[in-house]
Amino acid sequence: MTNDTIGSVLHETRTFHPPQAFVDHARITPDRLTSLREEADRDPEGFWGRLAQEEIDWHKPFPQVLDSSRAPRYTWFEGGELNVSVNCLDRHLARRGQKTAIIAEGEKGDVRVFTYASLHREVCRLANGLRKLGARKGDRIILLMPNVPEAVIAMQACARIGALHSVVFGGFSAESLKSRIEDANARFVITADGGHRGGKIIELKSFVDKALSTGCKSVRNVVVLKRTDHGIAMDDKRDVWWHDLVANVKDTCDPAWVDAEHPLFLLYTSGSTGRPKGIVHASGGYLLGALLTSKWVFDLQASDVFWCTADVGWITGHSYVAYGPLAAGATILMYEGAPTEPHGGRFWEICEKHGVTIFYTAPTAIRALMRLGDDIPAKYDLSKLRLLGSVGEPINPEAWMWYHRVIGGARCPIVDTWWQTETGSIMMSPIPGAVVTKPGSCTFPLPGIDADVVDEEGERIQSPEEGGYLVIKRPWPSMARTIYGDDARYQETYWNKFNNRYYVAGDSAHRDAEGYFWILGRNDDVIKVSGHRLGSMEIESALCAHPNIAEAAVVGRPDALTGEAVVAFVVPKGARPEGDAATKLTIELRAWVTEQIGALARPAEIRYGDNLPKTRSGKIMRRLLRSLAAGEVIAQDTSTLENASILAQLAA
Ligand code: 7RM
Repeated sequence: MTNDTIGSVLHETRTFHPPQAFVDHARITPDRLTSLREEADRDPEGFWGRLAQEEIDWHKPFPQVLDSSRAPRYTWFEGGELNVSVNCLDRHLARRGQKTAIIAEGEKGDVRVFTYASLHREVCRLANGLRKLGARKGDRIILLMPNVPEAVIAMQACARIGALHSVVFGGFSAESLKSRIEDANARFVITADGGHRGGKIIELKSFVDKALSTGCKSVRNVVVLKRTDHGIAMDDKRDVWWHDLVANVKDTCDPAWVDAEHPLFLLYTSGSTGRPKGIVHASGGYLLGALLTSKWVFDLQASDVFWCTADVGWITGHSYVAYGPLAAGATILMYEGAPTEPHGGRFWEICEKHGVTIFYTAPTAIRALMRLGDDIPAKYDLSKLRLLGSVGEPINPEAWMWYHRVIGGARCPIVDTWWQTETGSIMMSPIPGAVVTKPGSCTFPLPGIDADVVDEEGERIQSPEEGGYLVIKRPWPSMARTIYGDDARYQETYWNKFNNRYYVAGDSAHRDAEGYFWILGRNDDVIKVSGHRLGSMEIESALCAHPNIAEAAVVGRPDALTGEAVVAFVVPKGARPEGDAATKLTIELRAWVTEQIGALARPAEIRYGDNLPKTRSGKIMRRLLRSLAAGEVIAQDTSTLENASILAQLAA
């Protein structure tokens, strides 16, 4: 377990009470929170059953809440029928049809607005178009989209016809796209002629062309949104423009009623080993989790403008852009572009321009914006903001305090939300009107979530400050159901460690004397760059695929800006390069990784050795490499090492 970065976090003692002005109007007051917790603890199934009944519009009621008979394969609300897009759109039409659902701002400042009625219409049209192409319930559809409303429309259209979307983040390479298309055996791809970022055009369609040119035989059609002015190649037989597809279709669409357990989507996430995992979420439970947490954690009220800055390609963009807030009938903001384009005040300018009231972003963004200085946010009117959120990695107290003071004007509660792709929705977070916060702690599990920190034997760790495995001891509705096509791997990765008794998050954590949870980081080798999870194994595989490379190990090293930076330890075939030869190979390998996986995975540093430190059984000692990468003196016991001398070479 790595505890390298916990020092400053551990000794943080300041506490922040929910401001009275916030508590006065909060959805969940301290009393209400207490009663929710009591209800959930007394009768967890009754609790979730009541909420599912109250919060979701069911086409057919569910006969049972939870089925644990095949644990750790849990099902929720099975036998009940619903449609997720009906729950996000149709149910608002009567009372809120003219309410703004999405405000979309482009990098160049172009603005578009969708009401619930117009969003519903566009979703229905695309759903009809997809049906015209032959898309059916259960089909997998890959989305490679810019962060524009059409990405949400495409997701909702898939949900409407019962097709499973799998959104691939635009920053990945054609190779990664191809492996995901093939793993999902997708029949359709929805993309755009391009996206905007940092003043440049991201060539999404040409990525798709490249991926499809070498495989992906399952793909029948590619639907292409026109977003930019730049010309692209269209394959007459395969490609169809979105606007042509929906030109002559009805603007209503009968939803496919699906079982609560019918998968809503797959989302690929990097694991520490092997190929990416297609995490599968189920319609009913996922919707309930995304909706409830949107209301509880973000305190969504009728007049709010909620901006979650996450790209729809990440789970945060699924739960807190595409689904949760829409199911709650909220107004959301979407921005397509870089946070600092064309200037460092872009985020704050958007907050002012659209009267954003709730702002949710990642620590890496907060740190980057903090570096630009207090003068920049001071130029904008941020007085409408009333709640701030953080997600993706531990937030260091300095960044928390800056966020609180400079962005929140010392009046906004901060919700530090811990969760994962696999948990579907937020698991631990302050309830903003009810919980006293401590900078750097995600505070407590939400009602109904039984999180704990346990030791190697699965026993609760009693002593405060001692780190252990973060586990969740009872199932919850929005939990992942499986890894697409590989259930054995799902059980092995998340359940087997403690004999299927607990969900094992893969993070290490500790609880302080008051029971607050503090996340310490991953206990495997996933590297998080700017909040994005990269599998070391994926990068290593890419490096090893290079003709001159024999072996590689990749670790993260703390980075003030991006959270972690990728450091690669590489063993070349033949002689270890030095001087110009090393520089030349480094340039080549960095381009290679960018090509194979994407720019996020590009190593910040590459070191060459004749070998890697290994145990006697042949396992690479990543723990030691992490220390080397961080420039630390190796104080750990190296007696299990087969080849300790190699450390000196790699330390150079
Ligand atoms: C939502 C998301 C999941 C991993 C998770 C943690 C880390 C996320 C926090 C956090 C400390 C937080 N999904 N993580 N949120 N660590 N405090 N508030 O990020 O699947 O991409 O990543 O991210 O390690 O296991 S994810």
